[in-house]
Amino acid sequence: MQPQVGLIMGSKSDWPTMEHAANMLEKLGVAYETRVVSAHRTPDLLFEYARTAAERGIQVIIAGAGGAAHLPGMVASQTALPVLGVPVQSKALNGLDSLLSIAQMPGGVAVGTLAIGKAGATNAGLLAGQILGLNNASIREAVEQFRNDQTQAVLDNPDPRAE
Ligand code: RP5
Repeated sequence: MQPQVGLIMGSKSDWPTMEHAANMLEKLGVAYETRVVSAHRTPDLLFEYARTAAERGIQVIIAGAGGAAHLPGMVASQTALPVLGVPVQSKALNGLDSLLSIAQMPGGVAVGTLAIGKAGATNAGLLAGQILGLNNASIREAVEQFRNDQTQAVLDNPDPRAE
């Protein structure tokens, strides 16, 4: 199936976080491709990936990175596709460095920044589904189903002490 989402990350070490975005995309039936693209270690690849993503049929890019996390912003500088940035929890500063690097874009180049770590990766997958759902009924229905199931699971288990 033609990938609709490009799921990229700065290092293999980001995968334990970014797999939560992949899991959500799979749950929503969104076709995606994934690969390591590093702003610092493979800058030429970053430019090529971002510049060719739209013509290859990608509609949303999710980019995760940690530390001096330039990947999402640099990708956004090379494409008009929506870029969702996931700050990976770094060892030294717990991801605050990643969050600020990704969120504090200068006006004029947009990156939609999610929360640090697993929650951010999960929500990046969900938000990508919501964006694609604007023009794709089956993805929109999958998003609605996910949200309804989540609500029902809370309502069905109101006792906070229960296992
Ligand atoms: C960033 O540096 C990556 O996104 C990763 O979060 C961080 C550390 O990378 P490794 O040294 O683990 O490859 O580019």
